[in-house]
Amino acid sequence: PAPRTVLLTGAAGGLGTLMRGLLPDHGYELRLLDMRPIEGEPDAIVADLADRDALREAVRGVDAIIHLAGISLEAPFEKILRANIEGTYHLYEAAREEGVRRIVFASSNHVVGHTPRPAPGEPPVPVETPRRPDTFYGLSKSFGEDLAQLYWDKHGLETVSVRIGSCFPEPTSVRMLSMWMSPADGARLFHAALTAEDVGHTVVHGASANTRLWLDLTSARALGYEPRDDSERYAEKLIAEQGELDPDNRAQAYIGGAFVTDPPIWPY
Ligand code: NAI
Ligand code: 15L
Repeated sequence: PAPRTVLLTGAAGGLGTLMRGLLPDHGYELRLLDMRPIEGEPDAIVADLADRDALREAVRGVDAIIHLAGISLEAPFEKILRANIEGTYHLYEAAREEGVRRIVFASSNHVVGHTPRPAPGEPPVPVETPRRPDTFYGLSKSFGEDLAQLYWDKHGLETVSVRIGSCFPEPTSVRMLSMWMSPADGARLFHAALTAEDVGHTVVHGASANTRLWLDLTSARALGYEPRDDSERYAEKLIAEQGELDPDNRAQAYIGGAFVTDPPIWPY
């Protein structure tokens, strides 16, 4: 049977807030979790990913989990270790103990952020490209993907790891024209990831059907995902404001944008 009750971790965050608005239209009943309380959501579970007892209770009885909670930018290694590496491990253990069948894991393009970006007209980067994290943050998402593979091979717990490009209401940089996933396409992709059969551990890129797309969507489409949006309508304005990407500028030469610089600098 298709999953109905879904635990959304990181529900207070940017993507979590967008998905709280959109996923119920795809038929889901959401249980919310975040370390921060959510205004207007008194039933949301306020818990840290370090709290194993709270996680076990939170995952009990759900059909699936969308795991968004964690640090979403570069940070000191110790913080990334605690929230993203240990936190994701605690969540997988809770899911295994409670018999949850599937997790959709918010991975990131920063797992492969040090991959040179395709020049205009070159094909997009395939999902099988070697991992080249651009940050401790990207490294933690690479760990999450390996954790997901382990829990599938050893425990039969399925995961779709979504290497999200940039999911915001609008793209805000020239790079994001090539990385953007509209919130509506994000909800479509999560829905496909929750309902496709026999996913084992599948890695997909998360992006819209952008004219300038850098991320190959073959494995995402194989789940049934059909993106409908294209960032191109924002191109003229963003390029007028920021200029075309400069291949000689290190912060603009890779998939991960300015995450490859130390420290990462805006705009991404
Ligand atoms: P965000 O930073 O707005 O939200 C993350 C949420 O996780 C926050 O509400 C925070 O309170 C919660 N959180 C952090 N540490 C926690 C802990 N130890 N225990 C419980 N909750 C904790 O980030 P955003 O943009 O909403 O991203 C959501 C997820 O998607 C993140 O895992 C991020 O790495 C991933 N992602 C997002 C992309 C995007 O374009 N928005 C791109 C690629 C990946
Ligand atoms: C990410 O992984 C971040 O969580 C998000 O805030 C954006 O910076 C995005 O990648 C991006 O690469 O644009």
